[in-house]
Amino acid sequence: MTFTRDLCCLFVFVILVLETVGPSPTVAQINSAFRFDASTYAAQESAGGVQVTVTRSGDTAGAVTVDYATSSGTASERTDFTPALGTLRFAAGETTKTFTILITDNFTPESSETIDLMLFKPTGGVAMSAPDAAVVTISDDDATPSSANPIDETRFFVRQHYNDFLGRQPDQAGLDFWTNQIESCGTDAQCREVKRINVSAAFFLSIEFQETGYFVRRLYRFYSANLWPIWREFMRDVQEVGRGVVVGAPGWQERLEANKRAFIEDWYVRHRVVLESQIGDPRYTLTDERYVDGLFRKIQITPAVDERRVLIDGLSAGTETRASVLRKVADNPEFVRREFRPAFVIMQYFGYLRREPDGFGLRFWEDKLNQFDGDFVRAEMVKAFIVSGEYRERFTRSDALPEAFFEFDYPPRPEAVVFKLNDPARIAEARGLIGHYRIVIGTIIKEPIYYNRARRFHLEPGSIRFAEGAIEVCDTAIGAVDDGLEGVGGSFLPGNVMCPWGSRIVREVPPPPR
Ligand SMILES: [Ca+2]
Ligand SMILES: [Ca+2]
Repeated sequence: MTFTRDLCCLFVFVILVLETVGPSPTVAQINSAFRFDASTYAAQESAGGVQVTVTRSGDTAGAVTVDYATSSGTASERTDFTPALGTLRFAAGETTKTFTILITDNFTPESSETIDLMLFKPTGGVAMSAPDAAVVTISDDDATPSSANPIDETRFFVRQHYNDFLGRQPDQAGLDFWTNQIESCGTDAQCREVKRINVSAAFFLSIEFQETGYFVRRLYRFYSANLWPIWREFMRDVQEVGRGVVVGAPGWQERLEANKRAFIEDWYVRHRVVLESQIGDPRYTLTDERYVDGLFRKIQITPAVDERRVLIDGLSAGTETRASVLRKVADNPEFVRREFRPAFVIMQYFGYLRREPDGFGLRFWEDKLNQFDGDFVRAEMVKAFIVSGEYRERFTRSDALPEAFFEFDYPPRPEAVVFKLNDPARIAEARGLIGHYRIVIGTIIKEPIYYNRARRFHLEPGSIRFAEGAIEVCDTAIGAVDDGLEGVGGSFLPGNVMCPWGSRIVREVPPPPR
């Protein structure tokens, strides 16, 4: 309700401004719209990637942005492609922008598989027009089954590390350099094994990862101390910070600095509600002083007197923003040192397995790393992950994911969510539960999706399960999630998990049109 009222008054305000000072840039953009340049895209698996174009039509006078996201159709974002997630920034006069989706070229014969695309969250008063949802179809190029795993090929192995840790395609020089590190062993198997471990770890240890992924990881310590970012949010942030950055290429430092400056302001806006819920006390105004102290308290660091004073003074003088202060606190040297090992462990799960860590594994590897004073070779940590069945299976899986769509509601409220399942056993379970009251538990992705257009969010298909009981902290009405989406992940629905008590699986719905 508040939202509608605000919209109304903003509108009145805009008209008043129009009458007095003429058209503002925001108003001029109303005749402008974003869309994909096609509703379907085709890609060969062997191409390694597909480029997608987004256009802005109509009035192009202002600088505006729109968010984009891929999601698993029948292709899996763990095994078949690297999710492409982020914000496209159109400068004044710009009408097209592109992004690339990286495709994994395995050796396995497969049927054609699909990737879903969405555009959302336009800024600057720009509208959305069709198609704002699109689909990429990947055609396979493997005729006969192969017993080989492509991850055993050095070039594939190195390329995959660029995708998994840096969220980008390799540059030729880097690809050649790391490939040669392993290939210089020739046929010496022992040498190759050692080099593969060292090359793999080098991606976490690289300046590029330390400045992008490790920086992102530290930001989420303010967000919620006991939780990591969810893998997908992490991938988005890494791609945003690292956009166009290739360490060693001319001008990379300037590019990285510009990215970081824009990124931290954007991150702050996106996460402000959760961040403030974590560092402030709702009974008091979050003054500059309380903000700075709250940040340090959250990460249990005692700042030097000067360090604290300079930040507070910078805020009152307007030479710092709350976002730039957040960045400086995240770069506190003691904090950077302390978080290094936990981040190394989390990246084993994010980078190699593309999933959230489990608490047990996290503690196990942190203990082991500490036991060997941070030496990942003697702790056999990287090795354990790169030889694991779970990692290796990412590059040999061949089955297209099934897709089935269901609706649940929350009687007596007229609220409903359409969700997708892509696991055969879970689909069968859901079909057997139609008409029954069951708690639908799932991880909230803060993005709209074509099959659930009534909502600003959707549930991650692989995370969904059904239960007769659930813990209280994830209980919520459906509408409350939409209304309070900015606060999801903090004290409201920590870890982004929702489980509305009293939800009912209403029906299976036909595949919704895009
Ligand atoms: Ca292939
Ligand atoms: Ca294939």
